[in-house]
Amino acid sequence: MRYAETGYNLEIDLATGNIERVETDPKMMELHLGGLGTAVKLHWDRVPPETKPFDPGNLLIFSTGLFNGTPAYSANRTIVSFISPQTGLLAYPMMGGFFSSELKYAGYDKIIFRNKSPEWVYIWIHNNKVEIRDATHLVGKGAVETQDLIREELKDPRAEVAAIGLAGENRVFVASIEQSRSSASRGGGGAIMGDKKIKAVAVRGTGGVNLARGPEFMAHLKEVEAYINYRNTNPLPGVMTILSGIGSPQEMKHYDEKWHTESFVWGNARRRRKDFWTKDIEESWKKTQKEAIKRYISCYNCPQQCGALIGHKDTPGYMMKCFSKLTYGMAAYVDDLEFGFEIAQRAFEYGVDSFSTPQILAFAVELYEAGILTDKDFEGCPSDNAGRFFWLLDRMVRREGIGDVLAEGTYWAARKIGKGAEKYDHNTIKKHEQMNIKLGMLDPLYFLMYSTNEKISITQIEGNWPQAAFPNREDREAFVEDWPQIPDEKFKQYFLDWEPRGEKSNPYYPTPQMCAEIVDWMEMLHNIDDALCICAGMASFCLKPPYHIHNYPKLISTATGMDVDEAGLKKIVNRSRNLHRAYNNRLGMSRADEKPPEDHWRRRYPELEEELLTTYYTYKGWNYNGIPTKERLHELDLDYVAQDLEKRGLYQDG
Ligand code: MTE
Ligand code: MTE
Ligand code: MTE
Ligand code: MG
Ligand code: W
Repeated sequence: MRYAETGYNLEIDLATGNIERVETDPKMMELHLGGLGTAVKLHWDRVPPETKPFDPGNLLIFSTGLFNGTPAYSANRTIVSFISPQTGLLAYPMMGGFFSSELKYAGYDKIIFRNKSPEWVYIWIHNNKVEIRDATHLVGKGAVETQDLIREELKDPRAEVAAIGLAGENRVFVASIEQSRSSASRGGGGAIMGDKKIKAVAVRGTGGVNLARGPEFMAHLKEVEAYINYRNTNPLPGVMTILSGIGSPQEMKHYDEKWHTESFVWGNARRRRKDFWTKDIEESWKKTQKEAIKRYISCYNCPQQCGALIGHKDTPGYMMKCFSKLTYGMAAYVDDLEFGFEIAQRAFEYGVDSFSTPQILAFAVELYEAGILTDKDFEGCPSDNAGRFFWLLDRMVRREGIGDVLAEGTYWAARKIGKGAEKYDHNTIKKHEQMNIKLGMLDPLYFLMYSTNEKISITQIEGNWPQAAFPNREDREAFVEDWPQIPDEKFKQYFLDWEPRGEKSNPYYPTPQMCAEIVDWMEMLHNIDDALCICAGMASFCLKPPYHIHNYPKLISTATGMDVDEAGLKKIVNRSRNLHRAYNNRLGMSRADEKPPEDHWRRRYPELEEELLTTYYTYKGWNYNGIPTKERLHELDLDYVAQDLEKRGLYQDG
């Protein structure tokens, strides 16, 4: 009997229509847990680095994690992985909602798609009945709309559907995959789905998941539940509201946007607007948001209600959470929150990432204002900021006119447009748009997180360590007093000594060594979450989370029956982490790519940045180029990886 995992993957060859239920090797759980961990292993074994994003051999994998379908709170992520059209590296956007529990109840840990379908199809997985169905009638439909159409067609209101819109169909590099209360947004998974001509994947399952030691697992979960209740009634004092509780950022419940709107330059925008948040704006935004939100919603088995159902005026209903509320408006310099709710609805139907997309639109406007794009490119475009954004978005998802080049994201578009356009692609790292928060001075922790993380976005790595030093020592003492989640007591001292100003402040404190340790800790927790498919809002993403390194081993052991302790768990996720890194190295990533955009911080410290990178690489057991050393790979039972890197000549200059 298999515990926590189902022990089966669904393998679908889209070219031949062959569908197989394949038993997996139990050893894989011991080596990589599940979720992202086992997904990376499959990509390593089966997708050689010569593979281009739109080659038939680029696998598209939907992974559940070890805890989906168990009673563990907030185990609701599905990880989608593939070689990204934006970066040429392995991308892994993820979505919450209800998809992964349905998939597990249907009897599968993963769906692995290979090759391309000759015609548009959607997949219907209903326990052991799996069909590839015609989707020609759905072509051109919205990503949200398609979900309802498929549920109607299947006469199953409980089917969970992940779908793409026009953007995915047209292989727009920033196309997302939309699914009920969630979205697998970053990295262009929608484009890969579209390339394979999969309009949607629908799933419904009625089976169950086995637990090795169920009563013990439930007893540990009771403690997690008690903590969730405690934290929900006792928000952390002294930190900004989005960090004081648990769950992903509570943007739908949060009205006061003074800090978000005034503290940073957003995305491709250039100007920081220090006096943005006036009384009038405050009142009008609050009113708009209150009217737009119909009710709050959660993902599967989660008490947090991070999302909201939006019904804004005449726009059809949709779901929103976190920062999509702000990204378009801030990038367009449109002051009216209504614009945010309106354009997001259209963007979600098209199925595009709301971090990258506003940046691309703002980039196009900048190029036009600089005379690099011309009136001819903008023929028919309205002249107001909001109108331009809608117009450009419509062109981009259809790849019409100037939209065709914009569809490839700012990095590739700049290089295709030429005429100095590269200078306006001022916000990318590893060929990938960031939701960028441009700040005054280099932050050493964020420098490392941005630079070295495989997801190329800080959500995947930041979390348990506070974002800024607390001004008062008493507050710091109070904070560390009640901090059982930390993996090592020394972090308390680091935090106590960290000051907003003076000798022990950014950018030289925390020291590079401390930064390496802190970043490694946060990353480790993200890697555990992503293997179990627990929402980071309950673990790696929040300051004092319900799930952490001290209770995860107990939960994993009682769920799976394999006994892991903290050291064992760290080793497993470190193994997957290094395999992931080696995979991206094999795809061409190295030190030179690990550099945040020039103007990300106004004040930069080139020498310190080099030292940070070198210290972190050394700490991780990576060489000067950021490639795991043979010794480190050996320790992690990854000798086969070292041999492969050697054979490919990756150790030649480092
Ligand atoms: N794009 C779409 N279409 N819908 C969304 O809800 N959320 C944004 C961003 N882009 C969002 C989106 C937020 S807040 C985050 S944190 C990232 O997507 C999450 O990226 P992922 O889905 O790739 O993991
Ligand atoms: N959970 C994991 N494991 N990893 C993540 O990066 N991002 C969080 C949250 N949960 C995240 C995560 C953030 S910032 C957001 S906005 C939501 O997931 C996005 O939810 P969605 O992907 O369900 O739309
Ligand atoms: N970092 C700072 N300093 N302030 C913030 O408000 N928001 C977080 C995270 N990092 C936030 C932050 C949230 S909720 C998201 S969704 C991510 O930034 C989005 O950025 P990413 O694309 O780098 O993940
Ligand atoms: Mg997502
Ligand atoms: W978010």
